[in-house]
Amino acid sequence: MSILLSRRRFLGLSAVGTSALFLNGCDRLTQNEDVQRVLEKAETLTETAQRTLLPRGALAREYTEADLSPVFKVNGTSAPDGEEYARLMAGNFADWRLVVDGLVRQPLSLSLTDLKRLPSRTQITRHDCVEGWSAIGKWTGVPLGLLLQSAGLLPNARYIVFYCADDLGATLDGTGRYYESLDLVDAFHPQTILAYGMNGVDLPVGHGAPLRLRVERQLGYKHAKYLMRIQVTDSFAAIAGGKGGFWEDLGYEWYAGI
Ligand SMILES: Nc1nc2c(c(=O)[nH]1)N[C@H]1C(S)=C(S)[C@@H](COP(=O)(O)O)O[C@H]1N2
Ligand SMILES: [Mo]
Repeated sequence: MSILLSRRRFLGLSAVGTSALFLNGCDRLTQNEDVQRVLEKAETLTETAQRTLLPRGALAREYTEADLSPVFKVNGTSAPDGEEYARLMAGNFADWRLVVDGLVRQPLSLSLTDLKRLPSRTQITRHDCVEGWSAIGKWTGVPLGLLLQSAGLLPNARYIVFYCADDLGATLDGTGRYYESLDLVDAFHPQTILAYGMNGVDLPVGHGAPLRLRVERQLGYKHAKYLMRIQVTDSFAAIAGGKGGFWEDLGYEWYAGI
């Protein structure tokens, strides 16, 4: 809690400066040739080897069913506005597709049924929001790394950008669309999943139906809900406000590690 509170104060005081600093640090990390080589070979490494080579590959703590929070707060958007989302929801998301495109060999367009047929991971983790609350939930979904491997990353791929269905109103670029981004270290982390299930049922609308990101080593705002499209890119400088996410464009740090 004290870490969260001090992080929050930290963010409030000098957010823009620190996000630039973190981004530069991360840029250096992913440009490093050794790190690149490790990332390219990630599929052949065991989890243990990955953890030894990349401290950021360490697993977030996992909990038991007994630890599940009786109430898990819905935060930010609780249901996207707009006819498109309303139509998809009315059809139980049968017409929804997740598009995976950008710097990939094989762009994908996947239905919920397609995603549910792929190997899944279930994890009970603690969600920490920058506003100072936490909750433990159980998440089931497809490891993001698996999807990226089947799409096939091109050599210049460096970031994964997540586009959401919801619009939070005016932002710096005027679009208001929620979006987020990760580097490849977090994208291939074993606990980074695209979750379609929560606490044993289909992901509720409040929590991001039909699909949301779980990136367990980072704060809540990185966990993009209402996913529509995943784009592989070499830079997010030209996207929206250029800082890699809805809250990042408003001054939050891009790397929100916990
Ligand atoms: N698309 C979208 N994703 C989002 C948000 C949002 O408003 N829209 N809010 C973020 C924040 S700040 C948090 S804490 C979590 C909240 O997830 P929950 O509603 O499942 O608690 O979602 C994150 N992802
Ligand atoms: Mo949050």
